[in-house]
Amino acid sequence: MIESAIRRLRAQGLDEHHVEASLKMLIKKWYQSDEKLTPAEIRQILKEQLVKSLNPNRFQSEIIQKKFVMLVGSTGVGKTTTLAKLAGRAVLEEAKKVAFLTADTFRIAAIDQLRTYADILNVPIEVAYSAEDFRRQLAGLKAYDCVFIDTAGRNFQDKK
Ligand SMILES: Nc1nc2c(ncn2[C@@H]2O[C@H](COP(=O)(O)OP(=O)(O)OP(=O)(O)O)[C@@H](O)[C@H]2O)c(=O)[nH]1
Ligand SMILES: [Mg+2]
Repeated sequence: MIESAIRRLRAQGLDEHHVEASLKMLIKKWYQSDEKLTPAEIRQILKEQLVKSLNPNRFQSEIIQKKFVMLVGSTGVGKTTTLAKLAGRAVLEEAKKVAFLTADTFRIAAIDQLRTYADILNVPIEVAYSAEDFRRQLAGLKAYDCVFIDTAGRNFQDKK
């Protein structure tokens, strides 16, 4: 049973380091329970182990001490929302002069999404449709304390 649970974690692509930690925990619990564990118990142990290994990355105020903050990552992971939170904090808690720049002209309504946050915070937003736009706008936003840059999400299976 433990073997098949571990096989499953590997098949799901879990990092070997986490697989080993899970295996160790399962073996420990296996002996503690007199070598009896139901599949539901195994699942519960694995779940607890995985949650424990997740290391939440709290918003660090150092992030908003940088002049340019650009988020990249897979589609839908929360880049735009996170930028809005960081920008909100920079404006409301640190009274910084903030601007948005977005290079996400790919997804429908992506610009409107960020524009809504920009309107709420009453800060400017620039939209870059080309690399040339992007360079020019970055230079134009030099006077701001903090420029939050949004990008289009990419499929995580796309190696390029
Ligand atoms: N529960 C939860 N949901 C979140 C969080 N951040 C973003 N979301 C939600 O996740 C969805 C996607 O968030 P976005 O910020 O648009 O993600 P994105 O990475 O900009 O997406 P793309 O621009 O399409 O690549 C939205 O429905 C958000 O409300 C978070 O911290 N917790
Ligand atoms: Mg986005």
